[in-house]
Amino acid sequence: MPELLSKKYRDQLVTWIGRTCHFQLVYKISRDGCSAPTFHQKCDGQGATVTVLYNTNNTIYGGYLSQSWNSNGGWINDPNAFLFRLQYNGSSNPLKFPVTGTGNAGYGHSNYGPTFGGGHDIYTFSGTVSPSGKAFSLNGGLTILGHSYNLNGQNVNTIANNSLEVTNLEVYKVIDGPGQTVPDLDKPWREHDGWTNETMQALKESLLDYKPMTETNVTAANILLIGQIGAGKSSFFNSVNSIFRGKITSKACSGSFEHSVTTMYRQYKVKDFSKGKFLNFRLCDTRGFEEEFALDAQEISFILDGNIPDRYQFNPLVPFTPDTPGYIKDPNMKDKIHCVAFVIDGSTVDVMSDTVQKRMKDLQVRMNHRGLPQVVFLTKLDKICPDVNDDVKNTFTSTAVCDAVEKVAEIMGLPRAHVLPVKNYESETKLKPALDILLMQALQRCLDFADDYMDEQLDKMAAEGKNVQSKD
Ligand SMILES: Nc1nc2c(ncn2[C@@H]2O[C@H](COP(=O)(O)OP(=O)(O)OP(=O)(O)O)[C@@H](O)[C@H]2O)c(=O)[nH]1
Ligand SMILES: [Mg+2]
Repeated sequence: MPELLSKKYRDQLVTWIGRTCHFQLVYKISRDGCSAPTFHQKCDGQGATVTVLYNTNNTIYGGYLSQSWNSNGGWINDPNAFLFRLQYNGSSNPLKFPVTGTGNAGYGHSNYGPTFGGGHDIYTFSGTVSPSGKAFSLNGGLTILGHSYNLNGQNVNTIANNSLEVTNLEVYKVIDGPGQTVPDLDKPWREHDGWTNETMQALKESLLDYKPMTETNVTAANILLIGQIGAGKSSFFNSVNSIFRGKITSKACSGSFEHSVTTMYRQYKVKDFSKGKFLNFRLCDTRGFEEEFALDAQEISFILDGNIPDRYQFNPLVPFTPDTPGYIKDPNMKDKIHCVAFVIDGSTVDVMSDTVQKRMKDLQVRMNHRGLPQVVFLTKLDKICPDVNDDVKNTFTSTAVCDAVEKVAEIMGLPRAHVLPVKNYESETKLKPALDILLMQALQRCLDFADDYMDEQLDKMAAEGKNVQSKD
């Protein structure tokens, strides 16, 4: 799990500490659990430490002690201690508050988490605190009245939003010497082409120009959207459709219900309204699968192979068979799926059940068997990270998104580059270039993979001596 303290803030702390040093993460509540005994087990006797709180208002604050933490139930005397604020409401805003009452710089108690100052100025928590969702409501107390520190006119609100509701708390051991170079967390975790209007237009042009490989009879690449109910499959089609429509549309029904909103198999084409032509791909929208309600795996095989017709009404009680009216008996390459996109709600990655994971694995076996490329559209980024909610341009610098991408890649057994973060249009009333860029980049990757797949199929057919220009 990456460390949260960015290079910029590390450099600031080093300046304040006033000697060449670096930081080693020794305790992190999201990783180790928010528990006083664990904190002391990991941090007591470690020498100088920095405690950093990340609150849900995007404010980063904490304290430095040059003396070790202990569990003795007594004050820690430290003439070098200071409290600090690094970031306030999402903006870098560093301030140092030096110790004034050195005898009460810290307080070491076996049942207390990190505690600073008489009063106490910052008393993080006692005992054990369980997370609720992605946050921890720390049960300590925040006064920051400057009992033992010089606040320079600041107060508990301007330093910490008077909030102990944190997404994380980390304790770093301070080690003398320069240490290794730390990755710059402000640098993007994935290369991307930027967020300009030009990037957006270039992507749009490239999708408009897209044609499947000419050696095949395929006129449109088929991308299957598959995943749990409510993950955003239909919204993905609506979003892409909106981009080329030039305004927000919602042709496919979307919403949140107990059972899948989508009940019909639809092979959607997208029309560009400025040029009046259809794009050469189809987004194939399926019924979502539910916790206790599996998709019939054989039905999915029929979709992959092109046996199921457009507008087939899914019936969970009566799965599709070759006797079902509309069954396409001799599908060829143009009817088949050429790339699969698992649509996964990014905000539920941490709580994805074993049943759901197993279901997706079972489907993957069928896809692997056919050599089908697979990607993940990781949706609802706005719910993973407040910075992304503010502005999707923060997607590739957000550690929360980076974490979710890594986790999904691991669950699905796919390379990280196949996990494509997107934010669908849902509450917006106007198109936004940054959203368009994420959506179109994801689509472009799918089409590249679809081409690879068709290429591979052609090679295979050639090797088997079949006529690649098969009848229509
Ligand atoms: N915040 C947020 N909400 C989203 C996003 N994408 C989809 N939604 C919402 O999630 C809900 C479900 O979206 P759908 O597109 O209907 O999901 P689906 O996968 O088609 O679901 P079923 O057809 O029921 O299987 C809707 O209320 C959408 O508005 C997103 O990126 N961010
Ligand atoms: Mg749907």
